[in-house]
Amino acid sequence: MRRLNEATLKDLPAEVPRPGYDRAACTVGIVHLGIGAFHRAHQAVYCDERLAAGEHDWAICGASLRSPAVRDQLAPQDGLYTEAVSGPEGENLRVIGAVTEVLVAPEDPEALVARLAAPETRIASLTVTEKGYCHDPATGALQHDHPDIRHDLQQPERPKSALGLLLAGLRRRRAAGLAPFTPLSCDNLPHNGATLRGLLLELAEANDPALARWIEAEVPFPATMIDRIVPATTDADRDRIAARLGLRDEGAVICEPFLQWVIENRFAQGRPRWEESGAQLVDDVAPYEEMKLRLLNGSHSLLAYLGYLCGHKTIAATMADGPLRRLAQVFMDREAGPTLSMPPGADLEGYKADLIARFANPGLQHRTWQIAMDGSQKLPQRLLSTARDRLQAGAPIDVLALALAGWMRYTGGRDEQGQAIEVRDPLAPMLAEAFASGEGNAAEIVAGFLKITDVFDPGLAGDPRLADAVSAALQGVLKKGTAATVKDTLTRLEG
Ligand code: CS2
Repeated sequence: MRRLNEATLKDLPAEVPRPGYDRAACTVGIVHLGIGAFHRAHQAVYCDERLAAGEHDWAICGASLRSPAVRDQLAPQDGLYTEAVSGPEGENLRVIGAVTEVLVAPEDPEALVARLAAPETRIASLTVTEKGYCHDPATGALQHDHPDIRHDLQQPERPKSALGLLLAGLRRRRAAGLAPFTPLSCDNLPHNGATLRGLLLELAEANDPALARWIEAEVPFPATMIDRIVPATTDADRDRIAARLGLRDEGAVICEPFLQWVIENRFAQGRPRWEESGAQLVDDVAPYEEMKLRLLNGSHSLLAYLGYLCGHKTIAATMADGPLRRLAQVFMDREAGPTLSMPPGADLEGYKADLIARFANPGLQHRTWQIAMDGSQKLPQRLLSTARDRLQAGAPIDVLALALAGWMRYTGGRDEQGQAIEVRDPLAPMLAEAFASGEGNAAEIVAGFLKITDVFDPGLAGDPRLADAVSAALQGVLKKGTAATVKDTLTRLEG
C-alpha cells in the first residue's frame, strides 16, 4: 500500500480533513524535544490550526532524544500523520501537517543544536517524560551522577540530555547576540516551568556561570498544564487507519476527544495565538496543574497498578470492573479532591465526572502496563504530595495507601498468578530489591521502600501514619489478593 505523504495527500478520502495551507512556505518557529505520540496529538494539533490560520512561521521541528523510530515513520511521509480521535461514537481522522522536520539527537546533536540556535526558533518545547529531566523526583535536585548529565558536563557542545541540548542552544544564541528562545516544559511535573529553570541553571552553573546569569536575566520559563489521553499506537491501530485512508500511515496517533492546554503567558519572543485554538493563557497555572496531576494522573496510577494486578490489560477494562471504578471515584471524592486549591471558576464535580467518563472511553486501548511505567518518577507528584497534605490535615489516607501498596506489589515483579511482570522504571532493580528483602512481610517491605530517598522525602518516610496505612493495605493485597482488598477497603469506607 502507498504511504501517506505530500504526493498522495490528494488521494485521501474526501471526508478526511488535511492541511489546507502551503506547508512548503511555512518556517520552523518551534523546536520540540521528545516527538512522541503525546506531542503529535496535542501541541502539534494546536499548531496545525495556527498554521492553517496563516501564522506561517510556527511550524515544528520535532526531535527524538533516543531512537530514530519516529523520524523513520515520519520522514517518508514528509512529516504528515493522522490524528485519530476515538470516542464512544467512533473514530474521526484528520491529517496534521505542523511537523515539517524531524531530527534524531544521538545521530547528529550538532544539527539539533544549530536548529535551537537558529534566529527563527523562538520556542523550544519539551515532552521528555518525568525521567527526561534527570532530577531526583523527591527533592527536584539535578542528578549530577546521571550518565547523560556527566556526559553533558564533559561535552557541552555534543549534549545528550534535554537539559544539555537546551543549554547548548542558549549558549550559542547568547554568543551570537541573539535573543533566547522560550523553553516550554509540557511534561506532567509540578511547576514544570520553574523546575526546568532550576535544573538548567544548576547545569549551567557547573560549567558556565556567565551563561547562568544570562538565563536568569533573559529567559522566561512559562509553566503549562497539558492534558489529552494518548495511548501508544498499536499495529492493529495502523492497519485500521490504513484501511480507512487507503494509504499507509506509520506515524498515526490515537487519542481521546478531550484536549486541554493551560499556559502561563510569558514568552521571550512571542508565540502562536494558541488561545484562538482553545488553549487557556493564564497568569497562574499551579491550581490547574495540581488538579490534573492529583485527580487525573493520580487516579490513572491507582487504576494502572490495581487494575493490572486484577488481570486487566487496559484502563477501560479496569473501569468496567465495578469495585475498581468505585475506588477511583472514592479516591477523588474522599482523598485527592479535598486537598485541591481549585482554579478560578472550575467545577470540581463536573471535572471528576468527566474523568470517570474519559477513563471508561471504550475507543481507547490504554494499557495499564503503559501507565504503570516509571512509577518512581510519577508517584511523588501524583500520590505522595496528596498523602503529605492529607496527613498534615490529620485526614485518613486509606485509598492512597492501597494505591501505593499496589505499586509496591507490582514493582515486586510477579503478578498474582506468579507470572513475571516487565517492570519498566529507572529504579526497577532497587524497587524489586525492596520488595524481595521484606520476605513477604508487609511492614518490612514497606520499610524497605520508604528508604528509597529518590521517591520518599524524609518527612513522609518518617511518618508512622504513612507506614502503618500502606503496610495494612499491602498486608491485605499479599494475603487476600488485590481484588478482595479493593472490595474490603470499599466496605470499610462506605459500609
Ligand atoms: C498517564 C498520562 O501514562 C501516564 O502516566 O497518566 O500519560 C496521561 O494519560 C496524560 O497525562 C493525560 O493528559
